[in-house]
Amino acid sequence: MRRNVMGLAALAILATTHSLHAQCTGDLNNDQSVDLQDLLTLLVHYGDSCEIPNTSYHQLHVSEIHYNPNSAQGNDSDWEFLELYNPNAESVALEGWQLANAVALTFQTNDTIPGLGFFTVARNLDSLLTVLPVGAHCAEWNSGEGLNNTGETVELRSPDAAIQIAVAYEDDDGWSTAPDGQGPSLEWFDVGLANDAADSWSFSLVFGGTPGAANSAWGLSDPE
Ligand SMILES: [Ca+2]
Ligand SMILES: [Ca+2]
Ligand SMILES: [Ca+2]
Repeated sequence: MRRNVMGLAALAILATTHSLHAQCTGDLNNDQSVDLQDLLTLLVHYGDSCEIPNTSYHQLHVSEIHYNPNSAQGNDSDWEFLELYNPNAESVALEGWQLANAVALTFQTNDTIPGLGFFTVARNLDSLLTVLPVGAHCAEWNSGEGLNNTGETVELRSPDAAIQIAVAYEDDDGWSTAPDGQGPSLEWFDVGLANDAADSWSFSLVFGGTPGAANSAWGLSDPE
């Protein structure tokens, strides 16, 4: 009799333990049973992707905008360019990144921007290749449109289409006016400044700008 009582107690403990740790993974609506409602819920989501989206992208900057080349340099349609800067030590694959709004470009498989280096996007790549450093990373934007001479917004989007940086340049209202046809490009004044603020930008000290190379004032404010 004592053995039977012990057996029943053991079974009761087992049953309790089992209910506390019941495998109810299928009980999607938590009504304590796995039933048709759970199955219908599953069917509604059948085929959903469970991949965790990669939302972590390297930070990149728009470092130079040449929107109104001087007529002594040539036509806007030949000499306009945008420049991107990679402040990270390692190179960044640009596939899937996009330029949008002012001009459009979807970067391709082999497009990379070197660590602490540049990627230049030209309106006419044939022209710009004559002044770019040898081996410069570059492309031509897809749209036939140019960069507006009174200002517009240059957007850089990561592959998930999120806007990573938007620079709404102008030819006045606190923005340097010299890049508006006088010869220099509009340069991000120094690494570390807010990329989208008017007072973070100035005119290039170089006629035609510094495509594919460090901007003309970078390092000049360095106390060393
Ligand atoms: Ca012009
Ligand atoms: Ca222009
Ligand atoms: Ca530059």
